[in-house]
Parts: sequence; structure tokens; C-alpha cells
Amino acid sequence: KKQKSCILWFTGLSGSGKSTLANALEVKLYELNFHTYLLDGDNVRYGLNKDLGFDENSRVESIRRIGEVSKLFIDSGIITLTAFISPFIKDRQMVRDLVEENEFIEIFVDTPLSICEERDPKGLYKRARDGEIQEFTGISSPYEKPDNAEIHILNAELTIEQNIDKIILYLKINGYI
Ligand code: GGZ
Repeated sequence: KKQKSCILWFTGLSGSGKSTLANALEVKLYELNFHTYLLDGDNVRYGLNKDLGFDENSRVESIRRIGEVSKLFIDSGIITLTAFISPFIKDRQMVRDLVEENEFIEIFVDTPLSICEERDPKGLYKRARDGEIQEFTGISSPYEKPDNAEIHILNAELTIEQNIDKIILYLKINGYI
């Protein structure tokens, strides 16, 4: 099926729902017969980026590598989805600048910190509050919200289905799928 390759760049706090949403969107695109690849912590942080931690320099380098890999996927014609906190505006801008103007679609998964912290599925926020994890995003390390995201997802207020539909509609209206 005809598709225009792009990066669907999910950004948001830990526990905001980026991965869940990106996974569900990938299933939906697969069902529609589009060719995709999802980069997330599971296949990048344990492989390509296993030498990197969560200090600022490491995060910058991590996003740089993910951006470069995404660019390669774009060259191969695939719709690439990425699900990383990517907390710094300048790093997301760096990836945006790496590819053609209409190839970078920033998706802000906007879930309030209070809700992410309440969910805390892995107990990481608690450990960060207790000082057991340093430089934890939202607690002891900043998250810079995007102000020019192509798609704004209010994850706590809508269902996954509604959010997926919003993204699919964006892709259709703008001629990606
Ligand atoms: C933020 C951390 C940290 C620190 C470990 N800060 O909920 P998770 O567990 O599965 O998602 C978080 C993931 C974030 O990795 P990213 O590569 O997406 O971050 S970034 O783009 O900022 O480089 C969390 C876990 O790793 N984690 N320590 N200190 N998240």
C-alpha cells in the first residue's frame, strides 16, 4: 500500500502512555497494510544504547542515535515510530532538522505528572522521590514540553482508541497514508 515515510516521534513523561499508544498505533497501521517499525526502550536502551545512562549528556547522545537510526528507516520507506521521553526541546529539534520538514511528526503525550506518579507501574517515581534514582524526569530532571507538536494527546482524558483515531486522521489528512 502506498505510504509516505515519516517519523512519529512520541514524547512525554515516564508512565505517560507513550509506549502503549505507539504499540497500539503500530498494530493499527499493520492491519491497514502499512510498513512500520517501532523504536523504544525495549529494543534500543538494551542494545544500541546500552552504554548510555540518564545523565544529560547520555540522554542527548541517546536521542541523537535514535534520530540517525530513524533517518535510515525513513530512507528505506518505512513509517518509524519512536517512544522515548526525549525531555529536551533542542534534542527533539535536532532530530526534526535531520530529516525533511514534513518527515518529523511530534506527538506530545500530555499526561499530568500527578497521574504518571499515581500510576507508577514500575515504582520508579517512588524510588526517585526516595532519592534512590537520580535525575529522574519530572522529579529531579526537567521535562521540556513541546509547544509546536503536530499532535497533542490528552492521554488521561481520552481512550486509546480515540487517540489512535486522532493520529490516523492526521496521517490521512496530510497524505502519509
Ligand atoms: C527517566 C528513567 C530513569 C531516569 C530509568 N529518568 O517508565 P519507563 O522506565 O519504562 O520509562 C523510563 C525509561 C526512559 O528512557 P528513555 O530512553 O525514554 O529516556 S530519555 O529519552 O530521557 O533518554 C523509565 C526508565 O527508562 N528510567 N531511569 N533517571 N526515566
